[in-house]
Amino acid sequence: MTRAIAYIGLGANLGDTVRTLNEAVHALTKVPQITVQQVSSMYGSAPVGEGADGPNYTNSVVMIDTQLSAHQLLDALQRIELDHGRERSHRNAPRTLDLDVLLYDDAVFHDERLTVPHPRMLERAFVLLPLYEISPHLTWLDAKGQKIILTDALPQVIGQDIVML
Ligand code: A4P
Ligand code: MG
Repeated sequence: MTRAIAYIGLGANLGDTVRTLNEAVHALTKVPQITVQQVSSMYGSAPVGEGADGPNYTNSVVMIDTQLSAHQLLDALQRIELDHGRERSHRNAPRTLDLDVLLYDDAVFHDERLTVPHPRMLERAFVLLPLYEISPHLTWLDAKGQKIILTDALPQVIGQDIVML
């Protein structure tokens, strides 16, 4: 049976964010085709991006081993988001829970539902710092098929205001 290593980005900025992220990790452990391998600390930062507003975010990253395809994994993540009352209004809107597929093995693809690697991950300290915490030697391929070395990407986000919770 094929198994893939995937990295999931978790984010929340409404409600009890720490509790929500803990519950989301627990929900991931309950999916039969997912084994949670690593869970980062939680990090706090102000909302970033166009139209981003509301309270500060709590973010973390989880490494999983899964038998699900990337699209099946997205289905599973969206079910967990909905279980936590996620409503989709405008882009970057405040949310009770956001689960993103950051990386799925060395897959590079883009379709109407899914872009992997996550297109904005390289700009974001709240993604790269937790990734570094759980997989310091991580490398992956970007959309152009070029190798990204996490430790080389980190300096670009190091000035961002973020705290480990
Ligand atoms: N989609 C495409 N690729 C992916 C992927 N790799 N993982 C599609 C997950 N979903 C993916 O997502 C919209 C659609 O993206 C989905 O239906 C899926 O088919 P969404 O979660 O409904 O909307 P969104 O999250 O508002 O948009 P998007 O583009 O995912 O935004 P981001 O990039 O996730 O940014 N600031 C801080 N400090 N912390 C945060 O976590 N998050 C955002 C959202 C903005 N600012 C933030 C944070
Ligand atoms: Mg999202």
